[in-house]
Amino acid sequence: MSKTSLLSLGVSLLSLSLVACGGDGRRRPGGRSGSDAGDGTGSDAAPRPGYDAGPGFDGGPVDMCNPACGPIEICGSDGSGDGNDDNCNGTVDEGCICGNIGETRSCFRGPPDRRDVGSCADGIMTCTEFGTWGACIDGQFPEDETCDGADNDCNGVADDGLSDCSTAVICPGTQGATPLNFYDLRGETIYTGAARSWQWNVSCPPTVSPCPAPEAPTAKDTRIFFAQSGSYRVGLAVVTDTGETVGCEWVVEVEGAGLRVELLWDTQGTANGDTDVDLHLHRKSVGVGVATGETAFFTKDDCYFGNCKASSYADALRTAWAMEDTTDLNACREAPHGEGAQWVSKSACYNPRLDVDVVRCTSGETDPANGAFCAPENINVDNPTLGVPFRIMVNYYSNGRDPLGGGGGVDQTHPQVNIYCGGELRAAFGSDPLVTLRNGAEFGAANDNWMVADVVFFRNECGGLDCLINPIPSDPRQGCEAGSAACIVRGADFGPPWSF
Ligand SMILES: [Ca+2]
Ligand SMILES: [Ca+2]
Ligand SMILES: [Ca+2]
Ligand SMILES: [Ca+2]
Repeated sequence: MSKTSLLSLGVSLLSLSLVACGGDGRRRPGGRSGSDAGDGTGSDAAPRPGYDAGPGFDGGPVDMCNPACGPIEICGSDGSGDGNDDNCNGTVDEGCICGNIGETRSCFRGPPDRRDVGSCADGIMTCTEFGTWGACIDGQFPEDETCDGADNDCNGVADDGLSDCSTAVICPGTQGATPLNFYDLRGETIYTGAARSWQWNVSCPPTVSPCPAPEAPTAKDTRIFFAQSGSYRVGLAVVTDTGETVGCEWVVEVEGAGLRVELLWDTQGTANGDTDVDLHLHRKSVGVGVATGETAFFTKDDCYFGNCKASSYADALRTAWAMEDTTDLNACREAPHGEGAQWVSKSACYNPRLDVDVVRCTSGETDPANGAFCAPENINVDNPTLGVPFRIMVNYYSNGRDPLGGGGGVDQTHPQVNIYCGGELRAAFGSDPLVTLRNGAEFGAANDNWMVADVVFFRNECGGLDCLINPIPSDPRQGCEAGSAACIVRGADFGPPWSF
């Protein structure tokens, strides 16, 4: 798998923007319930029972950065919504517009000031073909308080308002976790009594495949490896010594920092064709306003398998990008195939970085440290420089007709790319419309290259870190193959000019 030897191979664009407020402050990893985006006037931090009795708006001007019920639905300065049900009528961003299928946004169906409190967790809404947002699904929204140790109505207090409430189960509220890490499951933190049996389970958002299972689902203590970002639901059922079944379910939000790009493909692994597909992230290296002259992919301006893994990190890339290291090793220490141990030996997670290059892998292998473990390929930039764009590209690497290339005769694959900003899923490309990448006559750039999107970071009007994503249109005048829904090019060139 010596890929480096092959490297001599030689708009009405859509802005997916979360411009309106609260998108960042409440959702930064490690700062789940706080907000660094300013706490607007009138925001009542105290528990506020009876949220479903109607909006709590107290008159006065609308504060775009205040996460409390107001008189109107807020769509943000670009009209595309803010993920909140600002008028607390049970529907998120009604009347707001969105641009493109593939655009996603975190959303919360409940009073905005209960977002990320207690058991509550964001859902996801997706842009429909009608240019409006679909339903906000997959989250955990305020419910009536029940006697379970959890804060079901998300007012900040567990089991409040219930008389004689005592329970042997202590259900955690929403928890945060970092991708590429083990998440510990400890039975006695939830149930302290005597038990006959334990049963852990996890369910995954649709952007995660394969869905990880707990290592030992019927043990009292076990763990789960989260390779991908997303909002997972973890559950425990306990049969007590009296034969009663008790348990609970909660949300674990797995979120990275800054920019995180995750790549999946449907022919990964021995059971599916075992092809090699690669994720690339190119930084903008030319000056502001310079549309042409950008360097090619497979150079020092491109983070990819040849220069961006712990085991392959190139001085030329490190010098050119000159980004600060991440000193919290939790961001990279469990990178698959032993790459994490190599970061640990460097005492830092570099930026940018590719967690792993999966060339061939064995379907069903569950040990992330094993070189045969199948995993999405992820690129991270923990502290993206504001205003400097990135381009995301996916290359069908292997020569599918050559078994040594890992192809096993599979000449096509369908990649999916999930783009996260500050831990929040902001776009999911590749499934609708489906993108097909084909083998050419060679390895690497001579096969199909999917120019996915350009991404840039900025500060929004409430002070939070935010991103804009421009999908790259399939324009034959810019060198994209005619007739494809996505921009597909062959060769290592940069492709269409920057959209930013
Ligand atoms: Ca609403
Ligand atoms: Ca709204
Ligand atoms: Ca409560
Ligand atoms: Ca409760």
